[in-house]
Amino acid sequence: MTKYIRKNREIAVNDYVEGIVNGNRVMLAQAITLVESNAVRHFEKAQKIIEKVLQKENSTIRIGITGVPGAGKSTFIDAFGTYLTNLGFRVAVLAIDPSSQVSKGSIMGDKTRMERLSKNPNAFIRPSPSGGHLGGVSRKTRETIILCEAAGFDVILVETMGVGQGEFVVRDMVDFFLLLVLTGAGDELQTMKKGIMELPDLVVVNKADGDNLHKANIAKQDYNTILHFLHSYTEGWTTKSLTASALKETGIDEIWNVICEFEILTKSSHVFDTRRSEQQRKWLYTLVEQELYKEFYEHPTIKQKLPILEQAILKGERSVAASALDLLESFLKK
Ligand SMILES: Nc1nc2c(ncn2[C@@H]2O[C@H](COP(=O)(O)OP(=O)(O)OP(=O)(O)O)[C@@H](O)[C@H]2O)c(=O)[nH]1
Ligand SMILES: [Mg+2]
Repeated sequence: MTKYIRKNREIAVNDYVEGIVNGNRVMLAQAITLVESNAVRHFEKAQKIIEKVLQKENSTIRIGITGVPGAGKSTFIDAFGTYLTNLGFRVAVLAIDPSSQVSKGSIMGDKTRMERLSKNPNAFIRPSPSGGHLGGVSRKTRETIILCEAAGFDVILVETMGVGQGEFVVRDMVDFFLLLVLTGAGDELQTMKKGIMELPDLVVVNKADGDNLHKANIAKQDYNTILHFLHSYTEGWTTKSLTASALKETGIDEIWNVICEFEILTKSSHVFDTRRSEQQRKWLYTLVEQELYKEFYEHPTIKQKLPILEQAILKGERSVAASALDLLESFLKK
């Protein structure tokens, strides 16, 4: 019954804002649901909420975490997140699942691997928004970051699987990017996508425990050698490799130290703030382009004319440039 009443009572924008800034988790979760909704009405309301919380000052750090399936991302986030809450931080864990476009993504479906964190009052876990294209999913996650920061979460962890374009999308919304790898750097590099090794600010060889410890140390050295030849993604920063065990919880403090060092360095050189501004700017242009693209190709006249013009071009009856102009003029006349 309560549920029924609540469902039918629209919560006002100001109530959402007040709830979020006062750390009301239910309000935060419901505002994220608005952000994730595909309904126009919800979109408009979500934007009003976001614009109201934007001005709130915050000093947060956004950390992206990626790695192939089985690298230990969930186990690591559980250990790292718990470590951070013990230091007194409030931690939000979000995800971008590039596979959710095709199937119902599995990412963080396994909250079991983040058992401790999911019960931790100073942590907030939100699985990847599902469905839609990667652009839509990434907008939702970016907005969720804003809401979580307004709610007082100081460390934002964004997980993505080492498939699709997830890493590139997450790199563009975080301050620090961590790549989790396994031993056998050579083999792993073979299967890694081109360009991935250029993205991280830190490479962590996970599962450095038991019989695997020696191999992990060798892999760390191999990665350091490889990284030495690559251009670091962040200006003024040298990306290096460390070992850790998410399971045994070793190496976690070293990782956090590196992140703190990174924050101090990039803040004093203004690379930190410049990156955040650049990300905003790039996001604006991306959204405009995506919307224009969609509007154009979904326009009824374009839909009707495009295949006809295409044929005319192939038959040599029309020129490409004249056809493109023709289409644009029809679109702008709408
Ligand atoms: N020995 C050891 N095993 C680990 C460590 N970290 C993770 N594992 C194990 O490796 C397996 C995969 O770990 P997950 O944390 O689920 O890996 P993931 O990267 O989240 O995997 P996906 O969600 O499938 O992408 C599990 O059986 C973990 O218990 C570690 O540091 N040491
Ligand atoms: Mg996982």
